[in-house]
Amino acid sequence: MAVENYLVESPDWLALNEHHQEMAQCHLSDLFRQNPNRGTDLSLEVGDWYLDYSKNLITRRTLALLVKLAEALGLAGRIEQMFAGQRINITENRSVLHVALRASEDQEILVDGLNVVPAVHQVLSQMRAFSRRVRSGDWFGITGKPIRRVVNIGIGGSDLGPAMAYEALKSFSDRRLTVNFVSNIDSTHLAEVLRVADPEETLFVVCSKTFTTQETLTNARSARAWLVDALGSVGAVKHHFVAVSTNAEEVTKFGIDTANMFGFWDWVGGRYSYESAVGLALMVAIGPERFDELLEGSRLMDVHFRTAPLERNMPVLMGLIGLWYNNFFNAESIAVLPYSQALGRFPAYLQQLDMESNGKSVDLKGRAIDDYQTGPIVWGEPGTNGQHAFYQLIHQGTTMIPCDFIGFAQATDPLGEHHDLLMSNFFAQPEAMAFGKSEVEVRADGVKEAQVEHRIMHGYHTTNSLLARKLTPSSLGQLVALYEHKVFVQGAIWNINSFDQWGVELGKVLAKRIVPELTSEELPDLGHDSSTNALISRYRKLKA
Ligand code: G6Q
Repeated sequence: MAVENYLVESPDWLALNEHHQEMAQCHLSDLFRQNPNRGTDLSLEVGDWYLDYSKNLITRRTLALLVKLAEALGLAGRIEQMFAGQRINITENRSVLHVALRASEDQEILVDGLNVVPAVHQVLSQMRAFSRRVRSGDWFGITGKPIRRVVNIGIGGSDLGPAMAYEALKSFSDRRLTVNFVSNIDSTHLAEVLRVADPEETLFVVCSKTFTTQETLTNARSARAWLVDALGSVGAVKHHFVAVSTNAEEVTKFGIDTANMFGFWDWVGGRYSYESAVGLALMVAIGPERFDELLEGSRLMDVHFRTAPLERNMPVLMGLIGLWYNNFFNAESIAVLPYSQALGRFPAYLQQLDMESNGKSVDLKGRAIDDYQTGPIVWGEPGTNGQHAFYQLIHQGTTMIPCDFIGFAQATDPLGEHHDLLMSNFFAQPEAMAFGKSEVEVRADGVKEAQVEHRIMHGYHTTNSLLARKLTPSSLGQLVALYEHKVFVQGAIWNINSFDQWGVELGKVLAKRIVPELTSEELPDLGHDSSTNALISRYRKLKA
């Protein structure tokens, strides 16, 4: 049963507050000294992933208090509501069922009494058939040539997920095909792709849930104009364009045959959609079998999340530990540091997943949240690049930044000793962050007196380490689902709706109002504030 009293006044929250006073004085070295087995005691294995959460400022008591809070707030029930298809996205009155995208065919998930799983598998079959045709050279452009380049045009949830997963799984892709992702309305993004694309061999996947998004439709129209111009026929559009959307009417208006439209549903949020038809370009690249492995990986994590007890549940633990720093240590950001070049886009993907989901300041009862932090700022870059850039601030800055290190035992592209060198850093950095370098150690190095203070690392910086054998479709599916559910856990505790995005919607409306003020012949009356008015006037002068 969920408690009725407000979060920060609940006895469990107050108990955590009190416990924090004690833990804030504690050093990770002390915790490791007290328990020589801490490194393995505070670890958990799920599927391919081993999570070491021992380098966190937590004790068994911290975890017990956090789990008690989650229990009191009815977390298990909230998880069940999502899996059961209840309309937990209350502001849009929608179910939240990305888990249905990877449900096995025999599962039943009801939305308004209707099992959605058969429709999911029907679209997957359509995607598989299409992908096989493109991959085997059996899908032809209007001049009879097979497709060699696939360009996904989409933005936000219709871009970041498939683009991230394509980069991650490129080593499993058919290298005869080039896949590009174009998102930005800045014409350079599309122009750079068209510069090297052969229109006869190029296929565009216009990927937009609403099919009204300004950036995507502008890019798609420009791509269509380029194609028609190059191939000399409007008839070419149906051979070189397919759509991923929920809006058949707009797809038809654009000139795409709805037979070549891949659908999805309002219960799939954009940022949770890369395993729906939104992943079509990814499936073309890696093939249906590998895509199935991705889904299986996610399903494995879903089953774990739904069934494991809270204290042995990986997304729950990561969510609660994150909340511990966010709400009790006031850490404002988290760094996600994949020691994998292939996961280069993973931090950007997570930024949307986490920040768009939990960047909210009103609770589910419509009350303003002004006495606790919600979603953290998420950032990161692949290691070891970040080490030569921003890690300095993590080691010696004044801000607390909990970090997630993600690494693999086997290289994606084995080459000499590269991988052992890479991974030596993966192990060294969390160690240095946790235990630092004491004054005694600095002096023992014979450092000049004036430099001693500057060279001390206090340690105290907390990390999770996630280690798997290899980056594969399955381990990627598990990893993404892990973070999806972690975000869910935090949103549930903060009592917010992690599944709407009214701030994003606002951006879509605001820019539209300004377009005519930039394009009209005569300078119109600008009714903005004096800053915006001056900037627009200057822009008009400069572009003339
Ligand atoms: C995701 C957001 C947002 C959305 C894009 C693209 O959760 O809603 O990032 O995915 O704005 O929207 P369309 O797919 O409708 O073009």
